[in-house]
Amino acid sequence: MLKVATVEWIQQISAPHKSYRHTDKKTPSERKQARTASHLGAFSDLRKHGLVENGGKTSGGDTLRNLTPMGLKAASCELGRPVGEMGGSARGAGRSGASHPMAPNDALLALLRPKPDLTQLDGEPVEVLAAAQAAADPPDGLGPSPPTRRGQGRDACTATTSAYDNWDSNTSTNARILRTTEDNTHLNDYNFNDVTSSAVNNSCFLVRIYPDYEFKGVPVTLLPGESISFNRGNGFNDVASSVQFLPYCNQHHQRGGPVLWS
Ligand SMILES: [Ca+2]
Ligand SMILES: [Ca+2]
Repeated sequence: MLKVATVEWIQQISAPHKSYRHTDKKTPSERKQARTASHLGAFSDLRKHGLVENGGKTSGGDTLRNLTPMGLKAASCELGRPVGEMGGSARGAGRSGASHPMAPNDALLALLRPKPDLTQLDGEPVEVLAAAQAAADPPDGLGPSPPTRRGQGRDACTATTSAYDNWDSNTSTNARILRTTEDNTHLNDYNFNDVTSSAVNNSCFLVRIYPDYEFKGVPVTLLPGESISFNRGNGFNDVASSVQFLPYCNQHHQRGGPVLWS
């Protein structure tokens, strides 16, 4: 439960799909206004009923809303917890820019990672895709590192195997990269299904990239140090759906630990 929040906060958590709407609006503030309008209205209603009050501003200038004692009581009913366990109402948090309560809020957002399903966006304009990608990536420094990043060239793949959205390791255009050293049966887990256009194997394993989920279909195999670009015509562009690592080197090499995203 958030005792203090901004309108945008509530929107990000409760309606993440709106984070990439309204990309036709000219300025960031116009976009924010459009996507948070309904939540602003909801806050007004709650304020009218005495459940929420305005409580100062964040350091970024957004108005903070916090639960009143009556709001806390209502939340305790909702959560089935005694009011005595609900703690204070975090009144006055806004006086210091609310940096303390907002830090747990950031952590919460990172853990929840509400994000749009990028596989549903085929055919959308570039600016919509970019906004959706930004909404799908968790905030810097919190939660798990993003499974994908943007980057170019073979050097972007360090001791891992990388799948690139564009040909020739994204050399011509900076684009998304998936870096991993773990088997993955469904690349859509990382919003990377049917997008791989080139791959680099800088791991110590033999890597098989399959056109279908769960290591099905006829794979492309990369030995350690090999790379491939699926330029138009070879039939493997934008089809990879799973990836498998097989032992290759004699040297001892640990696998199955944390995935080496960056
Ligand atoms: Ca691609
Ligand atoms: Ca596929």
